[in-house]
Amino acid sequence: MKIECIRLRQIQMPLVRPFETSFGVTSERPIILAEIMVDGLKGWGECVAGEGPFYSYESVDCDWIVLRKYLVPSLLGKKVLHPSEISSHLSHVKGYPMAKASLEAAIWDVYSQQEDMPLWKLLGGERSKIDCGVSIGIQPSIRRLIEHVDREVSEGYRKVKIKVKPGYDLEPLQAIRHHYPDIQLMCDANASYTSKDFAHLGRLDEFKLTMIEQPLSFDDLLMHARLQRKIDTSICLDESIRNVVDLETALELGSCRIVNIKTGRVGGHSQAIQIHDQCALRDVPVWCGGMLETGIGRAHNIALSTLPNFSLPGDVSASDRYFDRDVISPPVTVNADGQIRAPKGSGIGFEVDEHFIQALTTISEEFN
Ligand code: OSB
Ligand code: MG
Repeated sequence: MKIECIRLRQIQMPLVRPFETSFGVTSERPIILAEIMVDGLKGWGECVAGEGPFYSYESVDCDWIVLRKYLVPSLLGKKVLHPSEISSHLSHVKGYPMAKASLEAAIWDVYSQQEDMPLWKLLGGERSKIDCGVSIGIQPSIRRLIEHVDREVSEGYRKVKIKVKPGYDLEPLQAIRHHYPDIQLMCDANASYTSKDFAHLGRLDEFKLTMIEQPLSFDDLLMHARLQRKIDTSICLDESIRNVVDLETALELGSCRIVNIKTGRVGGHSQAIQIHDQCALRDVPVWCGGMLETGIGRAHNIALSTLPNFSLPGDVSASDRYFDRDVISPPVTVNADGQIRAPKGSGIGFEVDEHFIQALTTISEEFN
């Protein structure tokens, strides 16, 4: 495959409702999309960086600069036999995994079209349906939260995750458990607690959560290990696991029992697969996280979620939970059993709606 031409663009996608986490509220998603042209085929990738550097240091503005100035020029004109070679062409740039992953994903899409295979099969996927869960943002009232949970449970979703933060944790979890004693329930703190909160976090044990996600700072595996020894609830790490080395350290220290894998956070599908495989070897279950992706990122997440050790329902859900109209067709839908069917077609397996993307585009630049 000779990488002939790359187009970067930014689109602006309004969300159907604001999404609030411990680090802020998102109402609209500016998103970078990467299109890569190879041998007359085109592949698509999505950069999951947020508008500001609040989930991690990456943001749309910074990633745009890093992509156009350093990453895209390093790939143009390169010949590659397999997408797993992409990361070595980009490794001289330190960090910026989300920017790198957007390019690598586009190459995986092209490669699977060339091979005339669904992407999920080429990644090593073994199941044709994935189990889905939802991530529910911080709500203005408990009543509103329960309305959301009612809707998601009645639609069949198999796991409910709520965002929590100091001051918004016991009450919402208690309310959900009161209404739904048996659902798979978990919470995600996005690094908003500190070592002073250990006793408080221990109080979450009574809610029998499947896990608590990223309670403490991204760069504090040691404190997560100390917390895990003090509480019954399993810790799942998201922000802290940026690569295989972080994973090895976390497992050696005992910082978590479950791992959230996001292709963007770890720099591409190839790294995501390595983390998946390492976890499988050690009997550590994984699940696929989400970053409010459009259909392009969502399609890549579906493909990754078909790998065998994705044994817990992920944050991969229907397009209409976030967007009135998605950039792919058909949009992603979830069946009554809370599952998404992996597509049959080659590549990401969904049609990209280029006209709609064009209408949403705020900046576009072609490199060749
Ligand atoms: O921590 O998992 C997270 C959204 C934006 C940033 C970080 C996270 C999230 C979510 C949403 O939880 C998951 C989804 O896309 O449905
Ligand atoms: Mg998370």
